[in-house]
Amino acid sequence: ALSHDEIVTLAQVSPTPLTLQQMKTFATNGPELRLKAAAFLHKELQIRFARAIVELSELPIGLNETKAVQMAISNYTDHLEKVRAAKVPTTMEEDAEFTAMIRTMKKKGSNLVPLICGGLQQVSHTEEGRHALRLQEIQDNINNRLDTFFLSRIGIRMLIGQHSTDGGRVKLCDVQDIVREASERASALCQQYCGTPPKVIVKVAANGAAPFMYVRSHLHHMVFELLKNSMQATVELYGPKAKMRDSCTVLDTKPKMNHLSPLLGFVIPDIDHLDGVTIFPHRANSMKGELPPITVVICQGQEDLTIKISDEAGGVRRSDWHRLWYYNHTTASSEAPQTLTTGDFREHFSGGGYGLPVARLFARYFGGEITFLSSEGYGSSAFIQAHRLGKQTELVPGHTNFTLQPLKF
Ligand code: W6P
Repeated sequence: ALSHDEIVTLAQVSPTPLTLQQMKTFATNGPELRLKAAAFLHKELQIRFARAIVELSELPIGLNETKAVQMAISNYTDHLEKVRAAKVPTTMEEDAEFTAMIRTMKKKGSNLVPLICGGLQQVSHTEEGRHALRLQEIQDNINNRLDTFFLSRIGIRMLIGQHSTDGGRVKLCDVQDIVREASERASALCQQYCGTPPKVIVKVAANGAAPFMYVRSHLHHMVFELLKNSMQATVELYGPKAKMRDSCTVLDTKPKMNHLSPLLGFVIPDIDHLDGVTIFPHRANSMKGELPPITVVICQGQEDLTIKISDEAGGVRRSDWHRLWYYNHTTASSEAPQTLTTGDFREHFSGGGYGLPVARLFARYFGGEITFLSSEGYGSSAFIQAHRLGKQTELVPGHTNFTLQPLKF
């Protein structure tokens, strides 16, 4: 078995980021290239597993000591040692064996995000943890470290996924179809856990309909997370039965502004004194008892695909925006899963609170971004921006050009 020092040494080797295009061609162009890809992975995965272990072992305020993080560490250590012990594939049969092995590893690690966020939850419930997390410096430090680790994880899973699906994860995506599917899934969950969902209106610019090379599941995850948040905020503002109140007056349908939002955990200020002024243009909608819709715009320019998702759920005050990106921002009580494979379906709605930050990592992984903006007192907009063309390399922690800051041009 490897000592911790040996793992640290291995983690200091710089990883090799790939471009979307390289990932596409690597595993799809015949046995020769496939064996090259396998040899690359054999080396690269060891480096990336080692980094993941080091990143987890260095988590502060005792998070590294939690059962959850210890389980994650032993998971990666096991995987590192298995890859190390395997020989570099030289035939297609050996490649098949190697591929089956790493595919199993990907499956085993599929519940790691809720597991680790459960560990964070656990720490935040201790006296010291609660105290430490009240300091913004510590909260931000933990958040940056988790961003880094989860980004490493996305890269590892992407590499394994590419190799074990014959390069099938990177493909031309029908963005409109992704938005439709994400919208249906978010609406169904909203119906189940929150109340009647608002309608989703999708506007596709002519250029937005062009096929877009990306990882479908990544794009889907981003749209789905943002739609869920907009839907939840809308239903919370108007009440779960808004659609059914059809004989109500303006007063009855006035948004309930003075309540504690379980999503954000703060009290929205009472703006009753502004009554009489038309603050909400969509009040006309609510008079008919309808929820204000969520609007999605899909467009493409030379550089980016943009998906803008807007709601009229009252907005979020600017000083609270940063909290949306914390892995522990939710106030919803969620039981931490105790194993790598269990997890409550319900967590996928109000979320363990990690949906948004993870969605942003998916965008950043290939050089994109998710930006949240709000018109306080009216509603919010989020922008998903994803690079076109696929020339962008992965963002991999440990590589010299790694930064968590948005790309500067
Ligand atoms: C809100 C809060 C939020 C978070 C993320 C995306 C959209 C929205 N809308 O009110």
